[in-house]
Amino acid sequence: MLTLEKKVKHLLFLFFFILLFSSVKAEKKQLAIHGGYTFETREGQKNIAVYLSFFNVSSEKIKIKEFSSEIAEKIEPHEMKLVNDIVKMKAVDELTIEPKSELFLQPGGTHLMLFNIKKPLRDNDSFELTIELKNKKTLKTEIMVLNKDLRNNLLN
Ligand SMILES: [Cu+2]
Repeated sequence: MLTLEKKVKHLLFLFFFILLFSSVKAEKKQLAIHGGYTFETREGQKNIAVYLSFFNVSSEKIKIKEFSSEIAEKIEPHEMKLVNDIVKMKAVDELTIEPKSELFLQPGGTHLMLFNIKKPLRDNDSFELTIELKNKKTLKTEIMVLNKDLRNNLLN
């Protein structure tokens, strides 16, 4: 049996350990990426749009240099622009996430375009997306494939 004094010492040690660990972790993690999704592909569909959210918890701008995935030949960030009353997609050179800000990629707005995907995507599939930042750091996130009926609800 531990005496009360020993228990307190143990708890204090644990407390400082957690404190140290969490501050190291917070320092490292400047960009959080959540909720990546796309929709099931239609017959013969080769290009897909992917949506996800970025949370920049640092006080610096974060620029993304490149996106890649094993399932696609090429990935481009796209934004929607109104040209002569028609909404058109336009490639963006690089995505920037402002300090202490979020960037949401969502239907009808900025998205990632994945070209020449290597296999049809079905409901409940998932795949990995690699995000290379300008500062050379690399992050990975999982993209969920959602039922295509959900898209109809979302866009109509
Ligand atoms: Cu696009």
